[in-house]
Amino acid sequence: MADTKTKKTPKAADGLRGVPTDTALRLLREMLLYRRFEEKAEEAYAIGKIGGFCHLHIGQEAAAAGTILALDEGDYVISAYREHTQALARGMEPSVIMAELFGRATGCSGGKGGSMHLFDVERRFMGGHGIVGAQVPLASGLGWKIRYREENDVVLCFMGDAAVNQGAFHEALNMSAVWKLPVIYVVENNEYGMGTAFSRVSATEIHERSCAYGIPSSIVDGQDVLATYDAFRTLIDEVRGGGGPRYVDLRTYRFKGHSMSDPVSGTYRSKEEVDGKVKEADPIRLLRDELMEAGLLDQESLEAMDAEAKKQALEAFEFADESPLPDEGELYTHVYAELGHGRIFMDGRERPGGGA
Ligand SMILES: Cc1ncc(C[n+]2csc(CCOP(=O)(O)OP(=O)(O)O)c2C)c(N)n1
Repeated sequence: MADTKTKKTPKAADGLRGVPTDTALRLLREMLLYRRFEEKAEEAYAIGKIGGFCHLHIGQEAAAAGTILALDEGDYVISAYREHTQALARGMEPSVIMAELFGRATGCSGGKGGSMHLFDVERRFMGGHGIVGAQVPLASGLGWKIRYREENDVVLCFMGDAAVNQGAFHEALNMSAVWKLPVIYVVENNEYGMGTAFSRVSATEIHERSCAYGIPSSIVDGQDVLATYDAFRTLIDEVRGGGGPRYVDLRTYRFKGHSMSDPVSGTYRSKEEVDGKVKEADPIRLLRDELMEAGLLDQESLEAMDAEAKKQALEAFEFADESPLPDEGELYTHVYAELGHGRIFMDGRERPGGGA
């Protein structure tokens, strides 16, 4: 840590590296909530309250906070299965997310989606997708709808690094470039798939993957939430202004195993490597230290923020635990699209006669 005594203490109004102080503090508050929420989910999984798959985003919080806070309300977010914190960042209630993880009727997907399938259409959070790369063409589809209806929104599409070796990724980026779609494709580059280093299975680097389609690419330090926020504000403005798609290699690191049943380290990465990253590249600690060194945060306020995050996580746990399971009759609902609901044209007009 730098010597705080020799540093000029900026006034609160100056902010940090161009980010206003209240925004920087909000980013810290957000990331603390994500961390405490996921620690609570981890605890719930260990005692059997959550079953099935559950992928934690711990270590990658800045990649959710710094990107999504730069969006407008009408913009879309779509993601893979490591999406709890992105849903929180989009403003979804911790309790409905936790209830979904618990498989309860009060969850955002009625308890039938679980950890990998969080949705909130009103907040334009379009999931939660379990098939690696599946959300990438869907993001292009959302972008196409925005162009077709002449709207002004932007789509933020998150994926893991393994997704860039999927065929769907390449088809979707090609079409997006041809049609100049308002989509930002964000690769959360945590260096590993489930248990394989990206470098072992990839002929070229992540940041090079969009150049074949002429989509501008940038590398952003995803552990530095202020740098991430700053970069995405610019990218979102460019895309909203009609600049066409963008692609980001967002450098990050996952501190936990791939999912709850996987070891944190072992055959594919060493314990030393993980310990080193936890010590040097924790996005929450990095921002906390920077705010404190600048005299913009004191220990008491930090503790109050953290206590509030823990309280929200505990309340989410209690809400989920007290919620009922879905009714048996729900087994057959939402399995297939319901027929006869009235089809609409892509521009939103009702198709005459309705029907399927
Ligand atoms: C098409 C497909 N193949 C394989 C799997 C199994 N699988 C689930 S997660 C995963 C690794 C994905 O890693 P990455 O995209 O880097 O995301 P991260 O887990 O690091 O967030 C694999 C291979 C899958 N879900 N879908």
